[in-house]
Amino acid sequence: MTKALIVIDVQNDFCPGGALAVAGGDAIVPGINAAMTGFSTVILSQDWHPAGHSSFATSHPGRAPMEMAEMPYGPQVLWPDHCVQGSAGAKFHAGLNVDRADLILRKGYNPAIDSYSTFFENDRSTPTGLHGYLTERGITGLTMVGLATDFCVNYSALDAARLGYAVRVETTLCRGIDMNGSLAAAEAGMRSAGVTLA
Ligand code: VGL
Ligand code: ZN
Repeated sequence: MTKALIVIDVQNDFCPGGALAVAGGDAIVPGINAAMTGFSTVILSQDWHPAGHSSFATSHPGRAPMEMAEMPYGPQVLWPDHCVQGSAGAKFHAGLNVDRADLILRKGYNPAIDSYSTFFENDRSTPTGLHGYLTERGITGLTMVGLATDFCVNYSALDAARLGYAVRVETTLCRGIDMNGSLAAAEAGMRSAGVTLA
């Protein structure tokens, strides 16, 4: 089985000091760099929103970050402004071995739809192109690491399992946001979808 390591959203805004900081988000960087040596293919994803993105609470007058909103494609968490295209917060953590990446996949650039998953936008149907890329390269096994366990890693792992990949999530190389039990729910959901949690 040809395998790839998918490193999800290890960006400054998801690390301590960032706009949507995940506790310990920076602590996984050395372990992720070490894990890269075990894979012939490394792919990085980068959350990449235009200013005024529809997932930002600031785009919804009177609404606050972490509240829910109803979008045409379903419920959506309203986030603090984060990972704005070209900003310092959108850059990869300075310690991440970006040079190892064969592909850097950006997502969340559609102003009207968020994209947690590296495979589909949050309408669950608009593809990012990653499945085509992996298919053309004959990659069928995916190991996922990064931020955040309960959002982008979770959605990516579920989509990958649904698409037929053998999926493993290295939980020690992930960190979660954990709003209202979302971390435990994500781990249970991934397990029942056939994802291996290591
Ligand atoms: C993420 C919330 C908003 C993530 C991205 O990378 O998990 N979470 N945008
Ligand atoms: Zn985002």
